[in-house]
Amino acid sequence: MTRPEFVIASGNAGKLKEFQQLFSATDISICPQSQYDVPEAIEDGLSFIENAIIKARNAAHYTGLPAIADDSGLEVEALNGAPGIYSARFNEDANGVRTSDESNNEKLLSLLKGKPDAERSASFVCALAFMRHEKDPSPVVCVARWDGIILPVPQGSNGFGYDPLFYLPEYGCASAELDRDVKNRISHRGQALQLLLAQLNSLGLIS
Ligand code: ITT
Repeated sequence: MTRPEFVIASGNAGKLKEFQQLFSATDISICPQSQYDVPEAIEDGLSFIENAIIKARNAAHYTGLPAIADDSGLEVEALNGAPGIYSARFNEDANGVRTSDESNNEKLLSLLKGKPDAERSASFVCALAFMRHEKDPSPVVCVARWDGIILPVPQGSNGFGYDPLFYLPEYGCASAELDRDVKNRISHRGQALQLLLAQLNSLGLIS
């Protein structure tokens, strides 16, 4: 079997770094969709799975390559699962201008202000969708969750997004304080990718 090449349907630098490292342990070669000038997909799904499929289809359409997309985010129990699929745009302004990770984090902290640990439970969720081609009627989809607690102040400088606020009781630190390889082993993204690779393997799409 020739070395498979997949396009990664993401423009998020933090995710792309993690995928580079995760795939370096495999025989699969990946390239970011920016190498093919893929325009951003319109993420108008109402779930992580729907948005992952939309992004994978878009990248497969513009590149002609099999595509993997990641739609992920943070679900906070006390906020009824928000920011959820809107995690990247949590603090966006009335004009829909995308906001920085820092301002999203500030908004989250202000909504949880004064709440005790027992009311700060949260999970990162990652849905990965693989499409053989743009018209693939059977995308391969895997979802994984990673549980933690939202800190009252940011800690650590590794990672991206909400990592400085995501405390892991069993590690005694925030996700942004973990080494990259540790995060990749235990995170929502790392777990979802292991599930996806196992499925692709069982379908004979990789070996
Ligand atoms: P692409 O769609 O181009 O992949 P995006 O940033 O718009 O990039 P999403 O819509 O999936 O991607 O939003 C994911 C957001 O969830 C991301 O911007 C972070 O705020 C947050 N997030 C997801 N995984 C995370 C992680 O591992 N660590 C910290 N924050 C994470």
